[in-house]
Amino acid sequence: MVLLACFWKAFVASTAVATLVAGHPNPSTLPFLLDATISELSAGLEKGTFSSVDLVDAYVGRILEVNSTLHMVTEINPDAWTIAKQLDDERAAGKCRGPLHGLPILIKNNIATADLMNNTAGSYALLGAKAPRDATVATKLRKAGAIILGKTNLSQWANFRSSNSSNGWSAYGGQTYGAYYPGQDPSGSSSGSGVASSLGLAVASLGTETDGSIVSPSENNNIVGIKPTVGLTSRALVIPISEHQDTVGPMARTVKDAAHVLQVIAGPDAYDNYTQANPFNGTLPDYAKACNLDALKGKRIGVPRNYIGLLGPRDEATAPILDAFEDALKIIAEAGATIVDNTNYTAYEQYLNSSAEGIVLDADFVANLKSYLDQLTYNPTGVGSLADVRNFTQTFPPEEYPSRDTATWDESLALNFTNTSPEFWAAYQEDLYLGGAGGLLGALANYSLDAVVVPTAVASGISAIIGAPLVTVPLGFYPPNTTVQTNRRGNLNATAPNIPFGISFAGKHWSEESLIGFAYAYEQRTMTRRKSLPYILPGTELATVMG
Ligand SMILES: *[C@@H]1O[C@H](CO)[C@@H](O)[C@H](O)[C@H]1NC(C)=O
Ligand SMILES: *[C@@H]1O[C@H](CO)[C@@H](O)[C@H](O)[C@H]1NC(C)=O
Ligand SMILES: *[C@@H]1O[C@H](CO)[C@@H](O)[C@H](O)[C@H]1NC(C)=O
Ligand SMILES: *[C@@H]1O[C@H](CO)[C@@H](O)[C@H](O)[C@H]1NC(C)=O
Ligand SMILES: *[C@@H]1O[C@H](CO)[C@@H](O)[C@H](O)[C@H]1NC(C)=O
Ligand SMILES: *[C@@H]1O[C@H](CO)[C@@H](O)[C@H](O)[C@H]1NC(C)=O
Ligand SMILES: *[C@@H]1O[C@H](CO)[C@@H](O)[C@H](O)[C@H]1NC(C)=O
Ligand SMILES: *[C@@H]1O[C@H](CO)[C@@H](O)[C@H](O)[C@H]1NC(C)=O
Ligand SMILES: *[C@@H]1O[C@H](CO)[C@@H](O)[C@H](O)[C@H]1NC(C)=O
Ligand SMILES: *[C@@H]1O[C@H](CO)[C@@H](O)[C@H](O)[C@H]1NC(C)=O
Ligand SMILES: *[C@@H]1O[C@H](CO)[C@@H](O)[C@H](O)[C@H]1NC(C)=O
Ligand SMILES: CC(=O)N[C@H]1CO[C@H](CO)[C@@H](O)[C@@H]1O
Repeated sequence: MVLLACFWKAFVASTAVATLVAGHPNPSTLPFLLDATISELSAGLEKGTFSSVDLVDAYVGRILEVNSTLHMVTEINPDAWTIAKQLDDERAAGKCRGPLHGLPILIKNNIATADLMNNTAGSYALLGAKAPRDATVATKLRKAGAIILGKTNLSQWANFRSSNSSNGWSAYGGQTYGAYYPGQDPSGSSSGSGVASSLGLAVASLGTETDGSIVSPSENNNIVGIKPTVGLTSRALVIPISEHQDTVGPMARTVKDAAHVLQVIAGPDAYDNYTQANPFNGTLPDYAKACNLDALKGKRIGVPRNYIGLLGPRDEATAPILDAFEDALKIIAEAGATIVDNTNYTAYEQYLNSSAEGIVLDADFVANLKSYLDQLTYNPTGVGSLADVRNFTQTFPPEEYPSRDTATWDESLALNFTNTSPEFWAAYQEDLYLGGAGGLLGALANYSLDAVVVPTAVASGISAIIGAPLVTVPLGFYPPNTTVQTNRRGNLNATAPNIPFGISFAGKHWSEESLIGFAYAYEQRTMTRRKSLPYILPGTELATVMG
């Protein structure tokens, strides 16, 4: 019975996928890994067309083809094959745990696993350190039958160290590059997760976001990212920046795949008491079922024009995004939504001036990092505080100090109060106003909106400071005549032909179910991901490893 139920779900879903890609039918019975979906892979496993061991072989083969160029994966799980075999055996015995059973997933190298893999945030200060157990999100993935295939590279410390580093660089993993242009800035900080999901190096990946770290690398790597409400997913044993803003979420090639992964990692956790605020009383929404073509029908979608101004004036770097965004508004309207224009954020000018977010992150990091380090069961460098980590970083040459400075930590350590002080409380309350009544929540209420929509390049900030959710979907690509421009450090191509960008739906806390529906309805009408290809593509497919 269990087996039949799983097969039925996979079969129905894969039929839907076949209609999606009409016009590009895949003549092979084996899914192409660049775009393979959870339902296609799960159907193939269920029919016995290939095994989970084959999938691990194929994905590792793909990783090894591109790792010397892109550096997107820091470690491959040496246990992946054993785990895959166990899950194959379980399936053969008639047990299917659900949509992720036997599917390889990569996780960001700040999510701990109590196995042979390291959890370092890209720093040598944590190499060899041991966590007491898996991070809760990793435990949940394993219970759902996912195979944790490896760890992805990231902007070191989730981009909370330096004022002069580069997206996707870590001392431990080197420089990650995006796959859509040589030397592409992969964005960050979940850089490797973005590149890996985009190139089909796993079925999906996990990232973490404090302010932009899921949605930004999702947009620049042509994938879907869900940044959940703070507290929907547990942060236990995830190397932190800020308990008030950190969240773990899926990065995948389709909205539905991201929804399936979110389903598995969401929910209350005794190790992270923010998850107790979840209003679902034991039964989470069915996020994959929220993927409904009619989801935008009758909805009111706001456009906060003043906030979109964050993108900057119209120029070569912004024009393609602004034009694609206007086209997207038409598609959202055609899908049945009412576009409500100029739903501006009333405290926008004050938001631009505010230093409250910096204070919250600085103070949280000092306390939250110490809590993480205190939990380690083995800690070879002995770092026990941010001061220790800074000293280690400044004296260990592979950390590339001083060229990559520690300015962010210097600021954190210079604070003369903690995240339980009145000064902190004032800053946090300011954030709750700027993003709340004066920002996103005010606009949602004043204009009776179901969500707002913005270019992903500006999406993260206002939602970050209140812990509210976002979903980003591919929107377009820079055109062929784009002039190549580098990042600030000068080591990455930040604007260049073919680099992807996205559009984000933003809503109130716990509104993931609606946002996923809106993103799906938009995605299915555009299928933008399929409109361009990376410049570098691994050639290993299931057929390669199956002989
Ligand atoms: C690619 O991955 C393999 C296997 O982990 C490793 O031996 C090799 O050094 C990696 N290459 C680079 C350049 O990272
Ligand atoms: C973790 O780091 C240790 C110490 O450098 C290394 O020996 C080990 O191979 C790493 N684990 C994996 C899975 O790469
Ligand atoms: C950035 O693009 C330029 C122009 O195509 C190219 O010459 C350069 O090598 C690229 N940078 C990197 C780091 O690959
Ligand atoms: C939440 O948990 C943290 C650490 O686990 C603890 O320090 C804090 O006091 C808890 N807060 C509440 C409201 O229970
Ligand atoms: C929450 O769930 C419990 C158990 O299912 C039920 O008894 C209770 O009425 C629910 N509470 C609310 C507010 O829905
Ligand atoms: C909203 O902001 C835009 C851009 O700053 C501005 O042009 C427009 O007049 C504003 N509309 C309202 C109703 O405030
Ligand atoms: C923003 O800061 C500037 C300079 O400190 C100040 O003149 C201005 O009044 C501020 N604006 C708001 C809206 O707070
Ligand atoms: C700083 O780190 C170095 C090694 O990286 C160590 O020898 C030294 O004792 C540390 N200093 C302090 C004050 O912790
Ligand atoms: C940032 O690092 C680069 C590369 O090492 C260096 O050329 C540049 O001077 C640094 N910038 C600052 C502001 O320190
Ligand atoms: C922290 O420093 C500020 C100014 O730098 C000062 O006004 C404040 O009194 C100090 N607070 C404490 C608790 O030392
Ligand atoms: C690129 O081509 C488009 C369409 O022909 C044109 O509108 C745009 O101005 C061009 N951009 C540059 C930088 O030449
Ligand atoms: C799997 C993989 O690519 N590992 C590499 C990660 O980056 C470091 C540093 O560049 C390499 O030494 C690893 O081989």
